[in-house]
Amino acid sequence: MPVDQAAAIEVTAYRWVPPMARGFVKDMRIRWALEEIGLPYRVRLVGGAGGEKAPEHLADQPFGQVPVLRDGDLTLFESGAILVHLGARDERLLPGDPAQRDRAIGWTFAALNSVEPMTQALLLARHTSEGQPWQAEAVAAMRPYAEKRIGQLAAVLGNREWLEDRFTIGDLAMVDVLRAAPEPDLVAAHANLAAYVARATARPAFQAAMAAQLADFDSNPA
Ligand SMILES: N[C@@H](CCC(=O)N[C@@H](CS)C(=O)NCC(=O)O)C(=O)O
Repeated sequence: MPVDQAAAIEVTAYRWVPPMARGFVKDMRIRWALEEIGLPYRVRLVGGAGGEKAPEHLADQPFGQVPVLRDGDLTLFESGAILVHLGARDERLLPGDPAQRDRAIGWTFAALNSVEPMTQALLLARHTSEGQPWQAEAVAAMRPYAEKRIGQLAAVLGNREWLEDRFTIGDLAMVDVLRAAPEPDLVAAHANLAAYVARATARPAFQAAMAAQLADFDSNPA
């Protein structure tokens, strides 16, 4: 397992999040990519998702979010940028062929910029209206946007194994977005997408990344 506190690469993760968020915090994307290529990393735990952000964390990540990657002299935030950076190091994440590489980067952007905004908006609608009489209305207003994007994705995936000819960071990012979709039936409505998510999350690298994130929460209960 690549977690090694003496490793040169550092991933920033939260010390604590509510149980429902465990396994879904976005350092998962980076842990997963590093597991795919067997690159050891150390973990720097920072304060939880809510509340005050430490100045050192804000200096690395202006929005006070995770993940952040440290790799030599480079400090990099935004999970998509980090995936592209790691992809440039190893063809198992990003093909060397320029056209294939660009297509995979395109899918990474599609995951984070076309699909995730819709699923996040739905999540936000649910959270911000928690306990309010208008919750059902708020969720119902946002759901069609997520439904539409996910349906379009199901159509383009068809019966292919991956978005392109082989697994890339584009699949990694897309699956991480889909598995976090707030209403599971959005994905389950499309058998091919459900199978795609199951296929990707069955990869040993995903399983190892999940175990590592959960282990960090287990060993830092508060
Ligand atoms: N666009 C950022 C989003 C990162 C993000 O949303 N991180 C969440 C954890 S999953 C976070 O730190 N949230 C706390 C906050 O926004 O204050 C990325 O992809 O790296």
